Amino acid sequence: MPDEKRPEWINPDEPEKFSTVIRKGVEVEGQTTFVKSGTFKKKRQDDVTTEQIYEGILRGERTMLARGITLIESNAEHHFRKAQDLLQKLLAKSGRAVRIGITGVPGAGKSTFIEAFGTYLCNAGLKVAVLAVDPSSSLSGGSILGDKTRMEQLARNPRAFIRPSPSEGKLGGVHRKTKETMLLCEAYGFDVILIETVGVGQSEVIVRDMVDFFMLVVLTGAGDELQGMKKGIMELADAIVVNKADGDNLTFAKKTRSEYNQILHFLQPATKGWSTKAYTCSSLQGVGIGEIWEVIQNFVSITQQSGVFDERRRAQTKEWMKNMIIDQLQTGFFFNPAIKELLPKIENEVISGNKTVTTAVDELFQVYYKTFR
Ligand SMILES: Nc1nc2c(ncn2[C@@H]2O[C@H](COP(=O)(O)OP(=O)(O)O)[C@@H](O)[C@H]2O)c(=O)[nH]1
Ligand SMILES: [Mg+2]
Repeated sequence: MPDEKRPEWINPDEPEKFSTVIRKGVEVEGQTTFVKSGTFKKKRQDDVTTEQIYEGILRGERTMLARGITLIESNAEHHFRKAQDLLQKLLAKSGRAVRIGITGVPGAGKSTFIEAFGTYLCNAGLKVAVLAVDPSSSLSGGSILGDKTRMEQLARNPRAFIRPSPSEGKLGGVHRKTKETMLLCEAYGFDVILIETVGVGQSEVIVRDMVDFFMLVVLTGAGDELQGMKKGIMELADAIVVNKADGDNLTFAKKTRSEYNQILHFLQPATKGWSTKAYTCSSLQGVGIGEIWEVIQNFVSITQQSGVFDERRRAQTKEWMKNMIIDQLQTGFFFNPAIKELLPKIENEVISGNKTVTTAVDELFQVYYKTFR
């Protein structure tokens, strides 16, 4: 029969061992199918409405929180709209958590601190969300994976929630995604949000702009580090925590703390009406963790009374909006088809010395504005 054939995975040397043949299917006119189309369709993100996610988050359902965050992190245009719709609904419910940023060089012990501190807060009856801003994650595929093993205990705690750093996408990027995820977590009912970031490049400035309290985790014996450390980072911090104050390191840690305190004395404080101080702790042994929570609570009460707390949040919202406008302008400009076509030509003219930069930019904008008319 010409419409019959052996499948290609049959061993040609021993074809008799297989009785299978492939036969062409036939269509019978008027025959109806037994399975209604769509029955086996995979349930996707899109099958859940924003309303369902909204209600789920307010009811405290973890799966719905995760779905909401997935929406926010998605780079698809239609998810972007849905995510904004969700945020709009939840906005009034957000804002009640204490937002804490934690920075420091790799290996300082940020993740270990969060494990100890987060567990301490959970034991005190609070609910804790841990987010991360990791500038290297879009390249390395997420170094927080290694961190999650450092936060094993916290990751298993039903009062805690750990979300790795989102990878960078076209629409807005890590900054927006982390900020919006934070708002979602607040609406869900977390009391404390901890944001870990590696102290490299711009990420600590970005995180400072998202949080109420900003903490720098440092190592002992940092005499040299102190010299080399950018004064700028210290001026962003509301507390400097000398970690690993245990074992042989303890005396050294205390010495380091007073060295930092001396320097802090001459620096501009990060928050009006608050003096930044250095503390010691051992994240591994859980020593000094409670004291840091007391410091933060004290900070919140002082700044709330003076109005600095709300003032900062308002300023952060304004700054966030400004950044998003800049973001959109940039994307809108560079992805504009007319600009994309024209830019390389004009660049060449500038490079070859046939056009001044100012004239070139002016020409580009003329073309850009014309595309709106
Ligand atoms: N002795 C001691 N080691 C610590 C302490 N905190 C963290 N470590 C160790 O320092 C290393 C780096 O910690 P990790 O939390 O991953 O640092 P991160 O890169 O800042 O997040 C790990 O091997 C930890 O076990 C501490 O309080 N005492
Ligand atoms: Mg870490």
